[in-house]
Amino acid sequence: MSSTRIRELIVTPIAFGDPPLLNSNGVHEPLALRVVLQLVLEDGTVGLGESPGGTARLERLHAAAKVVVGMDVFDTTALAAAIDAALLETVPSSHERGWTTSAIEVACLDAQGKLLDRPVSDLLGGRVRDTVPFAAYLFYKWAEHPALDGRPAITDDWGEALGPAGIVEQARLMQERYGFKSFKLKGGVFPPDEEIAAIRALAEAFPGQPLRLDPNTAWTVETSKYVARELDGVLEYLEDPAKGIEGMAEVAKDSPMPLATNMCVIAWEHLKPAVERNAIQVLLTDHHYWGGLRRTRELAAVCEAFGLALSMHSNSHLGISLAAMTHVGAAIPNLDHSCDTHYPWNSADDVIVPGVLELRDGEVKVPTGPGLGVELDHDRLDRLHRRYVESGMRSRDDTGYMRRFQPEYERLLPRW
Ligand code: GKR
Ligand code: MG
Repeated sequence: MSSTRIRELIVTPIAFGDPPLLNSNGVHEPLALRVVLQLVLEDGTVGLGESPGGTARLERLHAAAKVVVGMDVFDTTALAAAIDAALLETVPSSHERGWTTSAIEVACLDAQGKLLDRPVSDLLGGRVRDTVPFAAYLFYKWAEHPALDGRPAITDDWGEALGPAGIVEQARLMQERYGFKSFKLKGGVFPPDEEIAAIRALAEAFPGQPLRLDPNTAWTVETSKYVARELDGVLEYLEDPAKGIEGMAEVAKDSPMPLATNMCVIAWEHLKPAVERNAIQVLLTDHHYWGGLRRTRELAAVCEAFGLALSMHSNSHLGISLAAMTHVGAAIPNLDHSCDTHYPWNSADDVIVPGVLELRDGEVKVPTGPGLGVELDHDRLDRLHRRYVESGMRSRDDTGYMRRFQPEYERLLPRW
């Protein structure tokens, strides 16, 4: 049994390329931050994990790395409790502590799968589907990152999307390249009527294909109700139109469509008030902060009990995360909607060896190799780590970056 003990947790911050995607906070910077975990067991087995980056989360992972050494990789409940206890004093938010325990749990499950020669989906109870459906994640975007401080402009092959025609064109490209059958538009960027027009244009271009809109709480309760009425029969759900459980509950009172969230229900203690207020009808789960893959499966059972539908949230991410999202998506019976993924925006800079994860027909085939089924490309990892070091970037700042080009820009939530 001693060979299943953890010898070391290697924590590597990385930076990878990201296009100028717009949201209610501003615009994505040219680099996005992530952290790759390598959990090394005494017998040399390595489990992989991926977490969002930024100084605070990186420091917590380093703190957790000290706690896990010597513990058994199969003891994930005790591991999570030990990490949680170590962070409790400095990190009061259970949601924030969740990001750390989750990334390490994934690395443990990858290592367990490698030891047992079974895919992670088997460790979650077995897969109920062989492929997991994902939605095209559409963003308003600039044609390029403009030249800045002596750095030349950075272009991409997606083009500009600043109105209905650009969004429909982006959706066509997404469908052509990856075969997506459902679409989510990141809103909260332009006045609501313009975003309503973009959704109507998508409905016309892709009849019968599910559509969602997510303004990340850029609207008041009244505006949210207005948009919900306007898009009745067009959207499958409206995501985080207004702020907080209270705001969402007000909108839900007369919304003709389900409301979804990845913002007001992000920790276990939020579920009870959200259910009591009927604030949401769809929960976008995310294993990166709900405590890992097993806890996400448990969350799915809670949602089933309370009649909440399930979808999945994403942030800018790479392949280790996509593999984990796919395994858990395969093991959740009540996954009611296609999952979100930023992968098409970021996959060119992936840290895993290509070939296993492919978005085809809008789905990812569940890897069947041991563990997560993906292999780390060490040269890539080194390169992306160097980029992190050299960039000096240590946290995400969509608002600050936007202000470099529009100094008068203000982050206003709600804005409309
Ligand atoms: O990448 O700009 C973005 C998104 O807005 C992301 O940060 C959100 O976390 O995708 C997310 C969402 O659904 O709210
Ligand atoms: Mg969202």
